[in-house]
Order: sequence, then C-alpha cells, then structure tokens
Amino acid sequence: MPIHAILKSFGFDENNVIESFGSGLINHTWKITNGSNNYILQKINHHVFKNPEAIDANINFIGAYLIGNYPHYKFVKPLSSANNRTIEYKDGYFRIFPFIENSHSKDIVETPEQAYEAASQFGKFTSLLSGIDIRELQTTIPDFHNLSLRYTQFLHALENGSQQRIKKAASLIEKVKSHEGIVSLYERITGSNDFKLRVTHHDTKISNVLFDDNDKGLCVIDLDTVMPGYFISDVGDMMRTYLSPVSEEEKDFSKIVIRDEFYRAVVQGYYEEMKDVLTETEKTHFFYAGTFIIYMQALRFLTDYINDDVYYGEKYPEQNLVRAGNQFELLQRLLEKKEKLEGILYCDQTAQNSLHKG
Ligand code: GN1
Ligand code: MG
Repeated sequence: MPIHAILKSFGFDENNVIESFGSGLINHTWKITNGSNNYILQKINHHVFKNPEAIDANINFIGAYLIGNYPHYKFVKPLSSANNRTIEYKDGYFRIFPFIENSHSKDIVETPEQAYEAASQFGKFTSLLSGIDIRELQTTIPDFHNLSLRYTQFLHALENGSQQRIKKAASLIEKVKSHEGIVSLYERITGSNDFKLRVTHHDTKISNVLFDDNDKGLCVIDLDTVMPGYFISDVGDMMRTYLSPVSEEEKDFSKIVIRDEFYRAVVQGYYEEMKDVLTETEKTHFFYAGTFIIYMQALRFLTDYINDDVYYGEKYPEQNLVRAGNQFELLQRLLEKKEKLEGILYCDQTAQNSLHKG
C-alpha cells in the first residue's frame, strides 16, 4: 500500500490511523493520526495537475516569502521528507501537512460573518503576496480560469462529444450561447492594463479556509491552484459558493436563491483587505466576478457532461448535467439582482457601514 511507504518516507513509524478526509472532487485526502499528532496526507491528482513539482515549488516559494515577511501569518507548511523534499512519489505524488490544532474548516457557509471572515482571508492572502514578482510563480494548471478557452472547449465538445447527451442538454446549450457577453467582457477586461495578474487562489470555497475556535478566519489552505490570475476568480468563486444556501449538487433548483447579506459580506471582507491593491477599474467589477465564475462553472460541468464525464466523473447518472443546470439557475438568480447588488460597492466610506453595525 503506497500510503504506508509514503508515511515512512516522511519519517512516520507504523502506528498510524488513516481516515479519508474532506469532500474535494480532484485530490484524495486523508487524516493521519500518529500518537497525539494529527496530519493531513494528500495525493495529488496527476491527470489534473500535470506538473506536481510546480505546485510544490509554488507552495515553498510562497511559504518562504510569508514566513520571512509576515511571521505572524499562519502559513501551513508542508512536512519535509527524509530526502528533504516536500513532495514524494509512490504510485502518485503525495505530501503531508500538519493538522492545525484548535482550527476547523466548514463545508457550508451559514452566516454572513463566516462569509466575511473567509473573504477577508482570501483578500489578505493576495494582498500580503502583492509584493512578489508574479513571474516567479508557476502556472499549475495552464488556462485554468481562461474563460475564452473554456468556451472553445465547449464548442469542441459540441462537435466531438456524445450526440445523445448534446440532445439532452439542448436547453442548457442555448443558455450558454445566450450569455456569450460574459465571455466577450472577460476578453476585454483581461486584455486591458487595468486588470492585473496577481497571486490568486482559484478555489475559494469555504472549506479552504481555516477558522479558529471563535469562528475567526485563520488562514487559507489548499494552495494547489495558487498561480497568477485575476481577482475576479477568487471573488467570483466565493459568490458562486457562498451566496446560495444550497450547493452545486442541489437538484431542487427552487432552493437556489441569492442572499444579499452574504454578497455584502463577500465584497466587504475582500475589499477591506484589497482596497489599496485593486485598480479603480477592478473595483467596479465585483458583480461581474460572480457572473464570470458561475458561468464558467456551468460551462465546465456541461462540457464534461457532453464529454462523458471524463474530468469530474459522476456519482449518479447525469450528475454533471444536474450540476450545470444548477449553476445556470444560480447565474439567472444573480443576474436578476444586478442593479440592487451593484449598489453594494465598497468605497472607504460605505465600508464603515459594517456588518457588525447591522
Ligand atoms: C474542483 O476538487 P475541488 O472540489 O477542490 C475544481 C474547481 C471547481 C470545483 C467544483 C482543479 O475543485 O475548479 O470549481 O471542483 N478544481 C479543479 O466543485 O478542477
Ligand atoms: Mg481544490
């Protein structure tokens, strides 16, 4: 069993309790208990992350910068193996992190305060790293959030994918086309100098934030998709995953609603940390961020459905079609509130109107 061999290469003895951990779709994660110490072991999905060494290099680069410049920041440092490496290969690439005691993660955002804490952690992460030369950071998944490419891949799937599935997805395929404006705006803004490449997390779901016992944000985790990117990726994925009380897995679409207070919390938490970093143009694209990511995720699920689930797989028949439908519903619900939510744009003055004042 490779897990035992991996643990050994990181200097563990044989007394380990190994349990599956977390709910990610891509990597496989275990919690390891050895005596009174707890760890997180992760196997990197090599089909998705073609260059695991790039992930490892990024994490070590970011870690060294944060530890050197912001020693109070809680950076979760991967363990070093007997070979002095933070990643080891045995039938796959593995790494181990200490389990941060007195911390917890959440699978569901229950209150605006939690959304605020998470958004400020993701904003803080990018802001603290704004001093690094972005060219030093490697791209762990090329074109990961390149919406133009995702759109092209979708068109490609329409030509080469399952004909039967294309028929079943006809109404969603229409929806993709009816929102093409989201793609052209993406091309315009990312082609302009007013949008900057920064250290971007690219997976800002709530389970990637550690909270302390008082439910205050401690730090962000899961740095595999940290690479150069645009702020709309991080803000957008928070909107995608925090604004509705139900997730992308929900089959009853009537439960998908946009909660205004959570929108406010995401914008405020992120804005407060990033206001000196973002350009004026970027500051006017918070709402767009949500539409951009939700649309891209709908497109990714739909493309994968048409391609017979080669990327995400499926746990029940048509899961990716359901998820795509769910995400289009979410997009619709968000767009309906455009005018109202765009009014929630934080400048320093409005930021004083804080959550805690009610
Ligand atoms: C994947 O593996 P997980 O759940 O952290 C995906 C994200 C999607 C998400 C949708 C590398 O993330 O981009 O938003 O599923 N990660 C990768 O649930 O493709
Ligand atoms: Mg992830």
